[in-house]
Order: sequence, then C-alpha cells, then structure tokens
Amino acid sequence: MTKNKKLLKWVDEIAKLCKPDKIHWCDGSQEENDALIKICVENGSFVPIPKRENSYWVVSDPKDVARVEDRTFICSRNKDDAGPTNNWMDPDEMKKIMLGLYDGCMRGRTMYIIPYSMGPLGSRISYIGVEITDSIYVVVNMRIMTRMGKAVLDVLGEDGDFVPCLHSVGYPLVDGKKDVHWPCNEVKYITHFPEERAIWSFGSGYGGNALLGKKCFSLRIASVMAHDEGWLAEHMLIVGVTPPNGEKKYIAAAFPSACGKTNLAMMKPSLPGWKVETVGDDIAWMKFGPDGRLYAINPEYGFFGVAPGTSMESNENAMLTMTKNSIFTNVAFTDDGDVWWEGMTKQKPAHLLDWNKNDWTPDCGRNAAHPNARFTTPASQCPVIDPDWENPNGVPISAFLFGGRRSSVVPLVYEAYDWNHGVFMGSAAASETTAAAAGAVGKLRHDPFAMLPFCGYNMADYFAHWIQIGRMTFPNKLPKIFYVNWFRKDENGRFIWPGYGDNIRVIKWILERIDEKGDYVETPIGILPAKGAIDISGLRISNENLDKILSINKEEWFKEVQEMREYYKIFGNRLPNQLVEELNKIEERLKK
Ligand code: SAT
Ligand code: MN
Repeated sequence: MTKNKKLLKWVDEIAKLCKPDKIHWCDGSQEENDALIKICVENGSFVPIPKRENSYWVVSDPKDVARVEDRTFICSRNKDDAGPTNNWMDPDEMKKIMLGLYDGCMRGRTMYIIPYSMGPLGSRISYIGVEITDSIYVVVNMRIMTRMGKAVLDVLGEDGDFVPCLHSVGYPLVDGKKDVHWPCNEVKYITHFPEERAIWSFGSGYGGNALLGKKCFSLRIASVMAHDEGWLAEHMLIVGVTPPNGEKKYIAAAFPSACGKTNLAMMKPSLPGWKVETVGDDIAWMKFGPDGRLYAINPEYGFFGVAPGTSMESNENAMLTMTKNSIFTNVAFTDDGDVWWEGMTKQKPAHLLDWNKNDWTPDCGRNAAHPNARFTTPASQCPVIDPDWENPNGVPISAFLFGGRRSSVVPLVYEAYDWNHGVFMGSAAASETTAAAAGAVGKLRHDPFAMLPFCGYNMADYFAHWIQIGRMTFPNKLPKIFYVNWFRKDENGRFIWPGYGDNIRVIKWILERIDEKGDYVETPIGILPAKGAIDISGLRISNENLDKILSINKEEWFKEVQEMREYYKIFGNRLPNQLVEELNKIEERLKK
C-alpha cells in the first residue's frame, strides 16, 4: 500500500500494541465501503433506510452521545502551554495510562488504517492525517467527512509527513465476549500531544471523539500548527454571498457547536435576488495569499450536522443534501422506512422507533431523537455548494463574524472599530450551552472565538496570535470583524429576530460596511446599524422590538465589562495587553 517510512513504522508499533486479529489498509473505494457496510448491516448495527438511497440508521450506546470535554486533554510538556481553559496532564504520564488501555484493546477485531487529507489533495493549505481505528462506523464516516484512501498515500509518498491519530473504542472481543451494536468503554480519553502533533483517543465511538480529522486534528492540533506557522485554523463556517449587483464576497463565521453554523452556511435568503453558497459549515483553515489577503479552505469533505431542528423550513438545502449516501446517528426511525427527528415536520408521526430502538408515540413524554443526533452527508451533494469549494487556493475572506446564543444584552449585530477591537470581540464571545457537549444545557459560558473546547494551546497565546495576524498584512487587506446574535428573546421567552433566511438582512448591512457604505452609529461597544439601515422589507417585526435588538443598555454593558475583566484574570500575565486596552476603551466610552 505505501512505502512511507514513518507510516509503516507507526502502523507496526500500533499493531504490536493493540494486537488486532487483522489489519486493513483503507483504499477509499466504493467496493470497500460497500463491503464494510455489509458487515454492519449483517450484524445489525447499521439499518438501511428504504426511503434514502445508500443511507443507514445507527444508534449509539446511550452513554456515548456527544463530545466529552471533561475527558479531553492537551498534553503539552508544560502545563502553562495548555493554558487555563484546557485539561492537562504530563505527556509521559498520560502515555503510561493510555498505553495500558491500548494494550490488546483491538483483540478479536480488525484494525483499519485510514489515510486522509484535510483539504483538497495537494493544496498548500491542506494537511494529511492517518487514523488507525477499530470501528467500521468511524471508517465509513471518515470517508464522508474527509478525502480518504489510496490517493492520499500517493501524495504522502515515501517521506511525506502526516498527523498520526490513534483511535480505539476500547472493547476487545476476548474471553468469548460478544460484540455489541455500539462498542465503547466506560473509560474515555481524548488526548492531544501538541508538540508531537499526535492524537490518541480511547473509549468513545461518537462524533468529534472518534472522527479524529474533525475537532482533534482540524482544530486542536491544527491551531497549534497555525500558531507556529502564521496561519489560522478556526471553528468557522465559510459562505459566499452574492447580492443582486453580482459582487460576491466570502464570509467566515465562528459560533459554538449547535448554534446554527450549518443553517447559516446553507441559508436560503429571504431577500429577492440574493444568493448564498456553501464552502464549509464548521471549520476554516486560512493562509495569506500573494495579494496579502486571507484565503480559506474547508478542510472537510462532508457535513456532520445536528439533525433535530433541521427541516425544509429551517434548512432546505441540508435536507436536500442528505437524501442519499448519508449516515444518521441517534435519530428516530419511521414505520414507513425513513428517519425522523424533533422539528423535522410540524406533525409528529403517530409511531416511531426512538433513538434507543424503543417504541415511541407523541404522548410518551420522551424525545424521539437525541438532541445531539447527527447526519453525516457528503458536501458535494449540497444543492448550493460553492463552485470554488474545492479550489486549492481557497476563497478570499472579506469578513469574520463572531457570535453565540445570548437571550439578552448583546445586540443583533455590531462592527469592530479596528482589528484589535475585533480580536477583543472574539475573545469576549459567550454562549448559552447546547447538547453538542455532554453537560448542562442553557448555561452561559465564555466561549472565546467559539474555540473554548477546540484550542490546542494556551488561549491567551491564541489571542496574541490573532493580534499578530493583524500585523502580518496591510490593514485594508484584513477581513472586517463583526459580532452577531440571532438569539435575543423577549420577556415571554420568544425569539425576537426570525433568524434563518432573514439573517441575510444582517449580512446585507455587513456587506455594505465592507464597502464602507451602510448607515451606522458609533456606540461604546462598536459600530451599530443606524435606524433604518437594516432592510426589513416584507418582515413583520415591531419597531419596539427592532429598537431593542439594535441598541445597547449601558448598565448591562458596564456589568458585561466588569464580568469580562474578571474572566480575563484566569489568563494571568499571558493575556495580551492590547485586549485589556480594548476593554478600558469600551469602559471609557460607556462613561461618556
Ligand atoms: O461531535 S462534533 O465535535 O464533531 C460536533 C460538534 O460538537 O460541533
Ligand atoms: Mn463545530
């Protein structure tokens, strides 16, 4: 399969450690995929979905349903290099524990070797990883989510470098133990060795815990590479927006998991004559081009989106993407052979098999799908995929958006006065928690740049890296920075802003601002749209409500500033001074 020395040596080492029955090098072919799926259908872990061609229903162990942030570690040599927002353990100590867990962990199973490229093969922005896993579910998901197989080994050649990613579900078939439909282990470790650029994951088969090209490589390890090499690896969607005048611009936006990145990435604009096209829905890798602008690629090849809430109304393009060649995890199954989840249709089906394969009826008091149920689907099937989504040179980015779920305080949209103010805004991002991570839902937590669970090094150094990026080119070549919040609620707990396709109205103002047009007012926290600057033609929203989400309350913002000062304390003296200066400036402006 390969003559790559590093790869052959590593595979040999891991085989000796994990002791699988067999080793399978994935070539990525259709035949291979069919054969693997056949095994899973025969053992009952995959159920074909009659209504969707080549698509399968999978349910996980009820205890393995989301990323486990408290079991996720950054094992840098120095604790300070992981920083106050990451779990840390000494790499030698961690390896000792995990080598013990990995010893013989693949007994009775096949070890799969998955060579994959994050980004178009051979692009100067792309990198190669190799995942070793004992999970067929991981192999077939990685085939959708990455460019995977023989072509990657060809690019790797004899001496090419890659990020080694070791994964085991931690369920060896020994002493007559039978396999289960979703093998996993009570003990879970999702571990990163940033200096070595290596990933070790044990015990979980779900999403970002197991599909190691996604959060582990493309964000945690890549953020370290980006810091060292002068580029950006970000938790951002990428879209191309074309106004009626045809002047297309690309925007990248960072929101925490399950805050609508996939919906914004595939939006059907409610304003006539506008077009939105998708480059990516979760991750952006950006390097400077020869013209001094930042160019972005989507390192992924598919979408791993949250199913509940996705419907023909909320995200028609996502629904049309997943009509075939898709995997559905932890959704419900209908009597007529399709999948279903909360919010997919207004009328609930009269009977379903729920995500635990139990009978479900609308009055049973349980969710039919898990709130973090997911679809895995090829990006190429998206009806609005951008013509340049696989351009190896990437697409030029004109604006960055930061945001999160804030039911109060934060206005619909505001613009940074300059780059460092924008970096401050990214650092100040906070959001009410969702089901994408194990733990409480709806609690406000700081989530700087939507990178809290995904930054592979000290977050204060990450802030400094962003400030540094601003010095690497001419100011007028840098993307403009905005903060958005679609999630303001009224006193009755109802969303004020309609969101979804109507978010184009906010993007319209953002595009105008990129061209130094668009009416605005300067406020202490940043530049807000002037009265009438947001196009609300055809929208039903009261003036009172519109005023509420397009203004700031000084008292609330004084508190916000105090809270931010308190939060910054966790970073100690590694916090870049520029950010404290921005905070001071806001406070001064609020006092005026
Ligand atoms: O499970 S994933 O990490 O891939 C999804 C998410 O949390 O965004
Ligand atoms: Mn994400």
